[in-house]
Amino acid sequence: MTSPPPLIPAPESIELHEGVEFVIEPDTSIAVNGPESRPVGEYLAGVLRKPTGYPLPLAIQPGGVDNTVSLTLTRGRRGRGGESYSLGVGVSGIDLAADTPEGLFRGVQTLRQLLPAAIEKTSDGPSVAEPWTVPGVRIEDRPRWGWRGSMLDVARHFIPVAGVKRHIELACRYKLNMLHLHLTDDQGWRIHVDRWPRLSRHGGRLQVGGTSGGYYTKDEYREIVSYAAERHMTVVPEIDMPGHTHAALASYPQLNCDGRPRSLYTGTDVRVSSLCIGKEVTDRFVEEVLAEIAELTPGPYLHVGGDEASQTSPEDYVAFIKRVEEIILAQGKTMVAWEEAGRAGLAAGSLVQFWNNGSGAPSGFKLARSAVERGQKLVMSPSDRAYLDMKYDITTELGTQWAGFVDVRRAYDWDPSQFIAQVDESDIAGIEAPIWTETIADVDSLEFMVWPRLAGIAELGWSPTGRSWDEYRMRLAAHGPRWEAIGVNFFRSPHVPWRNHANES
Ligand code: TNX
Repeated sequence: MTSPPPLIPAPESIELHEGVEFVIEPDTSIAVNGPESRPVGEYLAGVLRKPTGYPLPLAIQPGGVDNTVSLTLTRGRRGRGGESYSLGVGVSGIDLAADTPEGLFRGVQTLRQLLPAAIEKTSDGPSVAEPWTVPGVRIEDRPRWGWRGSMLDVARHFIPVAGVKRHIELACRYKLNMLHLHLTDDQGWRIHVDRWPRLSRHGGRLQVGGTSGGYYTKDEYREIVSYAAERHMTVVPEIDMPGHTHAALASYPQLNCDGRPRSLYTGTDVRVSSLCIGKEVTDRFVEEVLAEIAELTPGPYLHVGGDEASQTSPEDYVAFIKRVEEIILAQGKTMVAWEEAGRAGLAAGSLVQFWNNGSGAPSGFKLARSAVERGQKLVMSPSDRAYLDMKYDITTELGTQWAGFVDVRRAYDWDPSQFIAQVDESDIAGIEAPIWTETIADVDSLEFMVWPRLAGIAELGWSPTGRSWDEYRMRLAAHGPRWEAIGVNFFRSPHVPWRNHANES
């Protein structure tokens, strides 16, 4: 018996049709059933044309034609939710159907993983000679949760646009749909704001260690947003307040309570700063900054941080977070904040991001439970499971270990809905893996910490429960050759029986 294809995330259901396969040939074509599904068809053609060297013409025509990969948008008729899809592979063609373009896009990523790893070869040069075989399957699939996120800290070390795009393209292969950008922190302000131009021009100059930093212009930020949107990923911008604001305080002396200038900070301590709560200019600052960020951001969410604000008094903190929530709601957005913000008693629809279950901090659990009681849903990012800046083990040079080591198994082998007492499935909006970049200065280092752990987090957010680490690690092993084909510097964990091109099945 052949084993099921090593898909990550595992689909809700898969039927294998032994002895059946479809082979993409020089004269295969791609069909979409209307203009709305066309962009997904084009994306698929973009994935397939280079490595195969085939023309793969794209046409608007009904599905079911021989030797065709058909993408059919069913506009809600299937009624299984926006991201659901079904994928059938038979000898004469491939049929992918979904209610929305988003569902089609998720299905395209499944199809991509059903092809040989060489499909990932994007380097220029001759196309690859492979039989482009897709096994006969019938897949029905949909996600467990609607929020499956990756967070990049572009503040401690700046990540230029190209690096962010590369990350998006890798993450969307695992059906992640949220890109949380931690845009501001003590060490840098990374997004331009017209009414407060020194934030980026001065506050973005440096980064951890004192090397030169950077920031996104508004056009660059829009470019990230639309690149993500083409991959059905929503950008969630974070402006961290009232702590983690030293870069802003250093850019505008009037934001400090004493009105005095500060120099830029390039160390790695946390809890070093606070906006001056109650000062008129602070309120104007927050309102104007959030208005510009909201205006730039088509997605529904604005993340306002709220973590580790120990330089702010508890009363000031509560008043400040309430005020920020008011501003966000007035802009028609949904507020997301780190768990500490739960202290302020947020509005029912706001989201709380759970993180702090590391080193002797039980309060995170309490805050999460009380948030849920008030009607907020949780984004689950427990630091000892989902923080990708934690070292894998004692040999990992990059990263930190304040929440312990997080090896590939530890990042995978847990259930978000079993994690906090009295918090279950429906209290959870989803899962997210942050990577903080105090020790991570370039894309190679970033990828070493992110992959393969992010694939496991993606599976926890998408797939139904009930699989084991032993089964997962065998599937994961098959993704090594894919990352190799793209040149991803992933961590070759000794606990995973990695395959290479020679023994790829
Ligand atoms: C805690 S998690 C932080 C970050 C640090 C990170 C390092 C959170 C909301 N705040 O400021 O970068 O630990 O792991």
